[in-house]
Amino acid sequence: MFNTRHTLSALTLTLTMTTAANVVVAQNVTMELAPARATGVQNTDWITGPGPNDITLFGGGQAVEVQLFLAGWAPGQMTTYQAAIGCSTYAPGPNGALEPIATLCDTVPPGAPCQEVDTGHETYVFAGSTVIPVCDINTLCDDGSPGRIRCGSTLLFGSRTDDGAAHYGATFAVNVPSTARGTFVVSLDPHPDRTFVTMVDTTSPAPDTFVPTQIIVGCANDAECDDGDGCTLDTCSRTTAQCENTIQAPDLLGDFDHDGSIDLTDAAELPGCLTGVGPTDIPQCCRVFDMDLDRDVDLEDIGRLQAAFTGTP
Ligand SMILES: [Ca+2]
Ligand SMILES: [Ca+2]
Ligand SMILES: [Ca+2]
Ligand SMILES: [Ca+2]
Repeated sequence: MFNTRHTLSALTLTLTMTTAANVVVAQNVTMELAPARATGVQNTDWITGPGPNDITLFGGGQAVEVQLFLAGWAPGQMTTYQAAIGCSTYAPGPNGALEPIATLCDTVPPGAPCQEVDTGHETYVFAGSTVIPVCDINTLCDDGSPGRIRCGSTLLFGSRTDDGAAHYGATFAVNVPSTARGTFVVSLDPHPDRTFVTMVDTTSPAPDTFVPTQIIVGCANDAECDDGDGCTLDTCSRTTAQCENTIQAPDLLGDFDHDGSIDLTDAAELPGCLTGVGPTDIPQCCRVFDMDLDRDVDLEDIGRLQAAFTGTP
């Protein structure tokens, strides 16, 4: 039985001892990352993303757990696998950077973001085998930059014949800071020393395939979507987490800000909408001021607006 706190280097040494002459690296394996859930203290608001491996967050301030799946290693028996999240995952973008989370699930309260190998997962690849869950938080990326930690190394030993299905291998976690916005790609590090599968007697010729996860961090609330244009209704879509700034159809003539009353706030917008005597084209958001519906905004409309004042509640 192995200690769960072994470092990556110790595990790699262990692997070397077990790789007999007839064990070779598999070359026809798909290693896929798929989002499982978002969790955190500040925010846990998320939906399934537009693609099968995407997750969409309503703002940051939460973590995303990503599951590793392995498939396609036939012919032969898989005996070990290791996977590490690549440093590119943590590279800063224009709107923030993801951060590694390397705490093991048995060290945090239930529900907190963490890394683990859930041997109880229904499709776990090595049922009944020896398992070593490892968070290799001490191995820096190649450039050694402070804070750019490769997180999520895990090396497992077992024996499994390919049954054609995708099998769960591990759960990684990455933190999405509250300031993060945009699309982030969580990728495995394809370096053969860090992410690999080994087999007994395999002859598979095709290259490995790595499928990343995309974390799309959109707007958190309507206020964030304010475009400063009073003509548009600004909302954070609850189906896409993208801002929608739509011109509203007038439901009450003169009520420019759609608050149900006609008052000085609305009147203040009228000068910018004056067209002179028409008929003429009226910008769509100004049509609410065409009080007499003759396709202009002119003195007649000003008079009717004043008459329609209902006052501020
Ligand atoms: Ca607006
Ligand atoms: Ca109004
Ligand atoms: Ca007119
Ligand atoms: Ca008019």
